[in-house]
Amino acid sequence: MQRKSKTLFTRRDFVRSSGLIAAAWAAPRAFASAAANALPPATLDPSTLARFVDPLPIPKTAQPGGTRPSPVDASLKLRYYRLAMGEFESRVHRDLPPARQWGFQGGSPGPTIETRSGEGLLVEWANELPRRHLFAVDHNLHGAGRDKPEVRAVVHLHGAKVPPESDGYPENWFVPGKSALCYYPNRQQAAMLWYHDHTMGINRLNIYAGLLGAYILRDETEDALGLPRGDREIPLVLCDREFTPEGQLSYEVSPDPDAPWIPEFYGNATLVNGKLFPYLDVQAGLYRFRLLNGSNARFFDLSLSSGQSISQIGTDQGLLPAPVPAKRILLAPGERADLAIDFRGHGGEQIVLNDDESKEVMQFRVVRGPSSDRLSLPPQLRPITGIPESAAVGTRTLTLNEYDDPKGNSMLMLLGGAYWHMPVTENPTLDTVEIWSLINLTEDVHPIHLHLVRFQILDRRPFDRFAYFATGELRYMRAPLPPDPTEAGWKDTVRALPHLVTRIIARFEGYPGRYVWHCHILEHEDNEMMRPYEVLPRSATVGVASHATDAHQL
Ligand SMILES: [Cu+2]
Repeated sequence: MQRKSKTLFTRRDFVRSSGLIAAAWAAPRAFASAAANALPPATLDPSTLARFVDPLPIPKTAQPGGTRPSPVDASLKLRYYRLAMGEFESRVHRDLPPARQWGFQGGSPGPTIETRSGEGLLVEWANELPRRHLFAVDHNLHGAGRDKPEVRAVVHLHGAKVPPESDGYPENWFVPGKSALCYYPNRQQAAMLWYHDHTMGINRLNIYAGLLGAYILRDETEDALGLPRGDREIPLVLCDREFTPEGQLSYEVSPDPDAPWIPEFYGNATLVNGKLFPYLDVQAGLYRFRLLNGSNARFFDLSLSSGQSISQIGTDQGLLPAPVPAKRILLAPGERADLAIDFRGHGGEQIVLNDDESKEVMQFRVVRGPSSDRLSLPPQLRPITGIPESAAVGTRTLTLNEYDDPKGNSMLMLLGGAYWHMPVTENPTLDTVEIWSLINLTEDVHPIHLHLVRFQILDRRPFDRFAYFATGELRYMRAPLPPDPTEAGWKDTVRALPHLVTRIIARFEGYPGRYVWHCHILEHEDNEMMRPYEVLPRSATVGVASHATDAHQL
């Protein structure tokens, strides 16, 4: 047992170590959040556990239960899956008793849904959860009032271009005994998406309980590259967790039992595909790892103990133009990284995947002997054409705000200064291009995710925050910084760094209707850092971007 430690990697360390304008926020607010005042729960110290005694589990591939007519063309039959959310018990470590969790089909991560670009499918998400939550619901949060059932669920497929009625709108939750049928057209490029709960006001608790899984889309362009497949392609779903000394999941609460919400959850244990400190036996060859950060708030900074380079070959929305060699892989909540690791020349070695340089996450055991592996990474992957800024019909200027109580505790976060319930202000027209300029007025990195669309990061630029507060004028301090090469592909989640304006550009293609955009720190998302947005049909062009400033103003 140990008292709660906050010594692990925080988002602020992440900013400092990411090398991006290191001195720009020289006076960080003391992070005396409510979390720091919270009652220290009895917590398992993972350093007391044996390392690398459990093999890495590989989530099963979801199996369809027949076919059903397509909702858009009844003559077309689509694969139909039924995935049930329920409670189950599973050991996260050999030496711990089974932990009560929530998952899909009795697992967390749930089964991996595998499909191909253009091959639509149907999933019936069935809520078979118990009627009491595993964790304390904060009824003060919007949408989680005492008038709402304690256990509710709705599933969103993160990164998918889907009609609005299948997007898992946070208010479209359903209770145990009910289900929702969602249609995923999959008209998009190969990428690893992920499905997870998105319920208004309790999303952080539902995902933390285990309601998430991977969704892998493939296409011919990817096939032609000859990347590692089968047992050489491994999903790694990383989740920041904390356990009681009895091996049960624990989620920290504030000292106020009537308001248990905390501004961010940081645990001390990293689950990889549901296990603590797993190991994976590998050949001395080339592997592909599909990483997902499914944590509530933890940012990962991953590296290999062998010091070898990792090739990042893809990001949230698919392949990069070319492999990017990197010693460190940075991953915010919600982000994915497609990695290639070459174990040739490492026969007989035990290589540890570390977070934050020395925090052990998992181990690769490379078999002895030479490899007959002839696989190699192609020098070019998938060409990406930049969306020119001139294609944008306008720029939306959107602030990221945090509000503290008199003691300096973060109490509320807003996008564009607006609450969830306020009228829609972001209303792009279908098939138009817009630039969204995210002005981060906080001390935190916020991973901002837009539903429906993929986007490109244009740049990040330091600005004078004091001048902005005083006059509302954006006064830039330095030249814009281009995205890191590992981010220079299609994204759906962008790290909006503190005291910077982060600009993204997107074509709002797909479907008209109501979607959301939000911070992917789940505690922020649950406390108002989420807004609805509406894609207007092409005919409804009146008032488009009425909220936007001219594209050339910035
Ligand atoms: Cu946030």
